[in-house]
Amino acid sequence: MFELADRFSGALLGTHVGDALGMPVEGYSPHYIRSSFGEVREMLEARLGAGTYTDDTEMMIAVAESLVRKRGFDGEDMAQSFLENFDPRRGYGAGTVSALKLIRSGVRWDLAGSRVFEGGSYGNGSAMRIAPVGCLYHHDLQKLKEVAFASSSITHAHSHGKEGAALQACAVALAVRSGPGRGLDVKEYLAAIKQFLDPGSVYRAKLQLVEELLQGKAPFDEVVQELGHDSRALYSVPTAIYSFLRHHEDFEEALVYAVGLGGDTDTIAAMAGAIAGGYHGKKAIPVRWLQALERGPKGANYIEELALKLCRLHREIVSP
Ligand code: RVK
Ligand code: MG
Ligand code: MG
Repeated sequence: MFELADRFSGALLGTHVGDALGMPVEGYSPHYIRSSFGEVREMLEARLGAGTYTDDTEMMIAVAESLVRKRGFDGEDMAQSFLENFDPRRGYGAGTVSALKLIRSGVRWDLAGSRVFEGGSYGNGSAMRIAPVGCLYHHDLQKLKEVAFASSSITHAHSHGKEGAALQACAVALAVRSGPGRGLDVKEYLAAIKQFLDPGSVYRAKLQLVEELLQGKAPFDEVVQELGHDSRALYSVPTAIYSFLRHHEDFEEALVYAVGLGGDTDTIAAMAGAIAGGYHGKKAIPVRWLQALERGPKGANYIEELALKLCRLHREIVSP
């Protein structure tokens, strides 16, 4: 498979792999996970079966479908795509459910998100689904930011939600651009992310912490204490970036590490999986994990087809 297509597949399948690996231990502390399961290195049994995905992947699929269908961002279409794919058994966040209900009842796609919570949601729900945007616009970070903000605002209109989605998209984009061939310069990668963030962004301080924590190979507790591991974007997107950077040589280790941090494990591992998958490509995802993924109509094969379509679209955008 061509290198770029393999990375797009890696980012989208990486979302599914991380989501499925993390979901069975969602909400547990790092200590409880270690004492009850040891390291989570295999797809554990889950409510919908081992290897199944949750809202993270379902919404990522919806984003990719809409981008491919409309050859770029179309807010109305993406909102409809969320509604068409919505399956409550996948376990959605409360704010996202409220925003989608408003849209279903006729509220415009660009108004519903700001009617959720006070000033919109700052949950990680718009960052967890953003991998297709990170892939499609990896060559143009300004466009990437614009589309990440707009796609986030459908359900997550708070600035922390929108910035978190843009940051995660940027992390995926830089990973797709880098690739393991040349080796990753962590300092350069973090500098590029900081340059991408708006000057007043609250994420700047978190990225500084990521850099500091990487130097000392901090223990689990310290990482959780400093970066967080819950479902707010500010307390999970930097955690996912840290998980990738701490184990950037190895896709499997990055995801096992992300799950081991506990808390919002499906989402932090889904985001780490998108970045690590974009960097290493599908070829680096352990075969036993790929074989355990969903095989239904919107399972792993379908996700890979979407990645290939997205890659074709990317090439057409770059050289019309
Ligand atoms: C079930 C106060 C706010 C807030 C605001 C808090 C799935 C709330 C996925 C809220 C992910 C939570 C996760 C998540 C994705 C957000 N004021 N509190 N303005 N904005 N919160 O509900 O799609 O697992 O506690 O918008 O972002 O696997 O419940 O959902 O882990 O953040 O849900 O934000 O969640 P939501 P989401
Ligand atoms: Mg989930
Ligand atoms: Mg989650």
